Formats: sequence, structure tokens, C-alpha cells
Amino acid sequence: MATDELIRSFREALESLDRLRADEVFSQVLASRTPIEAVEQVVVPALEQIGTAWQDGSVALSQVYMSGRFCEELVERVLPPSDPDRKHQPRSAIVVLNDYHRLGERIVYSVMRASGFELFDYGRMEVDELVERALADRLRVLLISALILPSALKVKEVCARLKASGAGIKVAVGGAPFLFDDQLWREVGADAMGHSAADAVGIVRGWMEAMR
Ligand code: B12
Repeated sequence: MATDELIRSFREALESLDRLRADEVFSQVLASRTPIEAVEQVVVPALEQIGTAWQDGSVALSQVYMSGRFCEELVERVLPPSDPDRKHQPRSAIVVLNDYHRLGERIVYSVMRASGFELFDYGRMEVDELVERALADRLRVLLISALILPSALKVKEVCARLKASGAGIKVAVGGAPFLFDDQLWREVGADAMGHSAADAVGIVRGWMEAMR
């Protein structure tokens, strides 16, 4: 089945809250893709379409919520285990700033770990707690996931305070508001923006080279 058709079937199963059908379609997706490809090529676009449908009023928030929950379970089940040959540099962490969308952060975290990076998982934090913790942990790299615009705008304060501390922490951001507006990451003072979990790995690898 073509990717577009798989996305459509998966999305339909999610919207009708048909967990078995969603599982079935996802197994079909996995038959010809790695777990990460399956997530990036089918799960993420299906959820994005559901988000857009919610915005134009054709699906209810409960459908969005249940779709998110189903996908969290699926993703948790298939993401690869950590690579034992971990790269310990630079000290890194990932966080969801201020909002309750955690799926993207979990995917980026798993993919980073599966690619050999060790990083703190801060979960969900507010600005003050995040800045304090990042400095206390002597981070060199901070990955921030923000899915609603108010959270994305708060990245500005985080970046300003980290820069003012002189700790030299690099900040990469990702999530819907940064996908909707491709200049937003610069406006909030981040050092990089990624469209996907694979981008996160590429960004940190690039910085590692530069920090050597
Ligand atoms: C599922 C979902 C929910 C679920 C979340 C469940 C959960 N446990 O996560 C629930 C129902 C709870 C929810 C609630 C709300 N939501 Co919502 N939600 C979504 C939806 C449909 C999908 C998000 C998702 O999980 N995507 C799948 C993941 C894997 O993708 P991702 O997060 O984008 O991550 C990928 C990349 O962006 C990237 N990435 C992510 N982070 C990072 C970080 C770095 C450093 C890098 C490099 C890459 C990277 O890699 C990931 C893997 O590919 C989006 C639609 C969309 N277009 O995103 C709306 C969306 C994010 N929600 C939105 C809104 C408005 C809300 C609510 C305010 C609705 C309401 N009125 O109550 C609440 C807010 C709750 C809160 N305070 O946080 C809006 C935000 C709009 C905006 N500009 O602010 C969106 C965009 C929908 C829309 N089109 O309007 N939501």
C-alpha cells in the first residue's frame, strides 16, 4: 500500500477510535519500514492531519486525545532499545516546555538514545525550573519540544536567561509552532530547529564536532 493510503487508513482507524484496526494498519506499515520510519512517515502525518481536522471543526478534541494516547502506546512498543555504545558528550537534556504534548519529546528522546546519546529526560517543566536545572546539570545541549504557541514563545525567556548566564548551552527546538512558522526558532533565540527526531540527532552530532 502507498504511504498516503496507509496514512489515510491509519488516520481513519484513529478517528473512529478503532484500536484493533489501528494496530493492524500499523503492523502493515512496519512490514516495509523500520520503526522510526513508520513513526515519522505514518504516525506523525496522521496525527498532524487529525490536528488540522480538529482546528477546522471536523473532529472532536476527544478524538484528538484518544488518537494521541493510542499512538503513544504503539510508539512505546516499537521504538528500539538503547544502543549500549553510548556517547557521553556533550551533556544533554530534553524537555517539554510548559505544555502537555509529550509524544514528540518521547520520540526524540528514544531516537537520541537509540542513536547512542545519553541524555536527561526532564519531562515537563516551567521556565524557572528548567533554567535552574539546566545550569545545575552543567548542560551543553538542551532540546526543547513545544507544541502550543504560548510554550514556544516562552523559549525566548529560557534562551535569554541561559545566554545571560554565560554557560554556553546550545538550544534546539521542535514541535508544531516551529513547523507552522519557519522563522520562529530564530525569533525566540534558539540555535537550531528540527523537523523530526532524526534532525535532533543530526543537530547534536554537528554540535559535538564543533565542541571537540
Ligand atoms: C495529540 C494532540 C493533543 C493531545 C496530546 C496528547 C499527548 N499526550 O501528547 C491533547 C488532546 C492532550 C492535546 C491538547 C491540546 N492541544 Co493539541 N494536538 C495534538 C496533535 C493532533 C498531535 C501532536 C502529536 O502528538 N504529534 C505527533 C508527534 C510525534 O509530533 P510532534 O510533537 O510534532 O513531534 C515531532 C516533530 O515536531 C519533532 N520534534 C518535536 N519536538 C522536538 C524537539 C526537538 C529539539 C527537535 C529537533 C524535534 C522535535 O520530532 C517529533 C517526531 O517526528 C497536534 C497537531 C499537530 N499538528 O502537531 C495538536 C496541537 C499541537 N494541539 C493544539 C492545541 C491548541 C491544543 C489545546 C490547547 C487544545 C485545547 N483547546 O484544549 C490543548 C493544549 C494542552 C496543553 N496545554 O498542552 C494546537 C497548537 C496550535 C498552536 N499553534 O498553539 C495543535 C497544533 C492542533 C492545531 N492544528 O491547532 N493535543
